[in-house]
Amino acid sequence: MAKSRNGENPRSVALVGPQGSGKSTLFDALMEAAGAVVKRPADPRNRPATTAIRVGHCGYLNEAWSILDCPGSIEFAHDVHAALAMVDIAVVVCEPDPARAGAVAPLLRALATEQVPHIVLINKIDTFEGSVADDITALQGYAGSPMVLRQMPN
Ligand SMILES: Nc1nc2c(ncn2[C@@H]2O[C@H](COP(=O)(O)OP(=O)(O)O)[C@@H](O)[C@H]2O)c(=O)[nH]1
Ligand SMILES: [Mg+2]
Repeated sequence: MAKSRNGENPRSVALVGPQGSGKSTLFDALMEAAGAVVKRPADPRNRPATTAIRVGHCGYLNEAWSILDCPGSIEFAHDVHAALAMVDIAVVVCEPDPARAGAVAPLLRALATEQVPHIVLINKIDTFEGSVADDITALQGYAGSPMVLRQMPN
């Protein structure tokens, strides 16, 4: 494996979660923020579903990172679980809707069982009209450990 600038292997993060939750859009935004030239789809609202893991490499805070944009469809669950076995951390991207928290339940269970460090990103916050606390309560029902809320301004 390639060495990062500080002589260690790159850190790696997998973006996982249900199809349509915004993983690929987030991947593109992260790569752009890191200075990569990203080919965005002509109509970002009609982005084709991801069918294979996309890998991007970038630097952040003087460390090398590999970012894996994973498919959300259950058909590709095997590939996603293989990716989770090798990453340093997973970001579970989910819809901002307590009623849909159950969609990430299998992932949260697997991450707890496999002891993969993870954070949950409540995405599409611009569309959210409910209470983040209610969303956290719903997600907590499926999480393997206590959740702590962090709100990041953008
Ligand atoms: N309103 C809103 N829509 C978003 C956001 N992020 C992604 N989307 C839309 O959600 C849809 C699915 O996004 P995509 O990145 O393909 O999801 P993926 O299947 O998880 O990779 C697309 O129509 C995106 O334009 C967001 O932060 N806010
Ligand atoms: Mg995708």
